[in-house]
Amino acid sequence: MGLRGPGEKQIEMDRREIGKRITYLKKQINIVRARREQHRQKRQQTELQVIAIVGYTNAGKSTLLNKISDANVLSADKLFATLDPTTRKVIMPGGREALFTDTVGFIQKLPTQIIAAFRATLEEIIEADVLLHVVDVTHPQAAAQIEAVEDTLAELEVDNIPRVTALNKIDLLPDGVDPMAVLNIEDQSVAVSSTTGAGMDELMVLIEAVMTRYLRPIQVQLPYKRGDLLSLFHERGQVDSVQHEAEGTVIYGRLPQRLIPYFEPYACK
Ligand SMILES: Nc1nc2c(ncn2[C@@H]2O[C@H](COP(=O)(O)OP(=O)(O)OP(=O)(O)O)[C@@H](O)[C@H]2O)c(=O)[nH]1
Ligand SMILES: [Mg+2]
Repeated sequence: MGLRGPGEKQIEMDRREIGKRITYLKKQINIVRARREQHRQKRQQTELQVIAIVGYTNAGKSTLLNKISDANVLSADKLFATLDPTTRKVIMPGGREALFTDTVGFIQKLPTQIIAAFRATLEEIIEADVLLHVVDVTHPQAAAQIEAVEDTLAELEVDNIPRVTALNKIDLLPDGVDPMAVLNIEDQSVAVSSTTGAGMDELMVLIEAVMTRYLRPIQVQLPYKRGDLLSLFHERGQVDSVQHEAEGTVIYGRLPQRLIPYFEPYACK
């Protein structure tokens, strides 16, 4: 006693605050887990392609999702504002529908007690068809943040999922600064502002192009009674040719991998 300086008292208070925050986050994560499982079950019924929005915390993931949907996703200038990975249906420029999922923000060093729980919420990412990596280009540590995200994605073993990068917050860049030149990014990228909406159209076109590129070619002959599958092909896939034969409709086109099982029984050999 008596030896402690005011600085030490501050550290103790900070420690208590952090402890409280961890307890709070843990509780929230359990709630989120249950809700997420429900979301996922619902989504599996629709079989839409899923784009998971990933990135460092505070990069603007939730703000971007709000901009491209009419969702009211919580966005705040606060670390880990998002714990509940909200999913929204979005109509792409070509008319196809897709699901965008907001995820928890990554950080460099998660407290070890939380890593396991965060892993669980990251299952969303593993199941995605496309990853949209949102980067805050104006952050002085942007390069290190990109690296932290890359490391986390590598740990999740999702390197095979096609990726698009959104270089966000360009409205804050001084005139004449090229965001593409600031950072060394290997993925296909688009400079955007989630607040002004700049670059959003271009981003959506790129995402749709990537979605289409990863469709699987298939030729099927659908009996006329399977009008449901015919509509599904038009809504979710890319129809390249249609021919009406006596036994049914012959379609040549491309479909998302997850829809293939529905059409396989009618595939032309
Ligand atoms: N100026 C500017 N601010 C932005 C932009 N996008 C997001 N922001 C702000 O950045 C802050 C963080 O945005 P969020 O959307 O909550 O970030 P997040 O990536 O969802 O963060 P976590 O959920 O914590 O991982 C908010 O204050 C946003 O208003 C942008 O394009 N321009
Ligand atoms: Mg968020």
